[in-house]
Amino acid sequence: MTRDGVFEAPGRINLIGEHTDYNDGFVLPIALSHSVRVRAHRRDDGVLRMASRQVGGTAELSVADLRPGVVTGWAAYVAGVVWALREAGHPIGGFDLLVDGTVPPGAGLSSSAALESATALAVTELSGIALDRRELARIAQRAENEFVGVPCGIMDQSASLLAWERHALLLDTRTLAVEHIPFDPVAAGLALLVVDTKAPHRLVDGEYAARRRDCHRAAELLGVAALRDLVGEPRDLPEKLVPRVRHVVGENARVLEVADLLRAGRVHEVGPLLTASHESLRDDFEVTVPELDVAVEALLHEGALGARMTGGGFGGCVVALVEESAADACAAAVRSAFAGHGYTKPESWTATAAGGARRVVEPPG
Ligand code: GAF
Repeated sequence: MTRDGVFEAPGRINLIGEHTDYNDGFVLPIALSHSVRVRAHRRDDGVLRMASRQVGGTAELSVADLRPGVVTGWAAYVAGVVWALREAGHPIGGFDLLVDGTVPPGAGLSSSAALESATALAVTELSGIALDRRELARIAQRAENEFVGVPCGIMDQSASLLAWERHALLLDTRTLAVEHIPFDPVAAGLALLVVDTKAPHRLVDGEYAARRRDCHRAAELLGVAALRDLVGEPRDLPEKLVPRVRHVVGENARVLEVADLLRAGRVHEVGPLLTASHESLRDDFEVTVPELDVAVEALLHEGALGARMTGGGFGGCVVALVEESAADACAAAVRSAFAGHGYTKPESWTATAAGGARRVVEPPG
């Protein structure tokens, strides 16, 4: 069994389906060409040594000593995966792991899920343990929930591990059933413009957990296993929970509508559904911040077919579907709107759907 290897896992952009994954609902992300790389070497002494090229610094401890709380910062995402694998009964021993990557941290593009996914693939493959990628996604999510302490759903890890190039990933987060739907806006004369608003995004802040609690409480009061199961209008709910439920029910329906349009090759028509998703996240789920709303407004004003925040919200990125010829003007419109508001200069680029986590074959020598 080989001891050494380089593994790579992508960040993601979610096309639509926000705050649905912890309600057993549907999501439709794509993987990005930005990725995290883990250079791994299996050791025989049970020591886990982690280093990061991006952040600098190393952390070292025995795998036998792994437990939540003993490692913090970026290394917790790595150590957490080894811990979660061992908790699930997989005999992972010591490793040297050197982390590097191009997913900007803190931009809401799932740099943490990419790090977890690359680590999971590296340490299992080099230990000769063959696990289904859905299982790897569950393990990576457990690492983040229980070891790092972030109560995320399973969308980001699934996108990083299961996505295909030039396809969007329709994921049923209840069953983890997936469908890869062709998604190639460039072939349709369109571009998927991503705007990093630079408004810092932090899932560890209490708001994400608060939304999760709202949803679970609403499901409990409505007598359903999860909001995914709700049919029709909610009744007899505390007033504050009604818009939360409306968002989740509407968002699940929008994901399925976008999936239908993509299957039918009608990518030009998904714009209004993206914009409706943003409005719902802004008004009903209340997870946007002014930078996200200003970016979406500027993009739509400049003629984008649709635009929305992507990811958990409270900062991070906006994604817009635009005519390819209008991409530069749309990006410029956001820059100018941000300058007018005195916000930090945003960064924009066009994204294509990349493939999921993989072993990197390096040229010899
Ligand atoms: C974050 C979480 F990590 C995901 O699980 C998901 O809930 C998303 O926010 C909102 O859709 O990215």
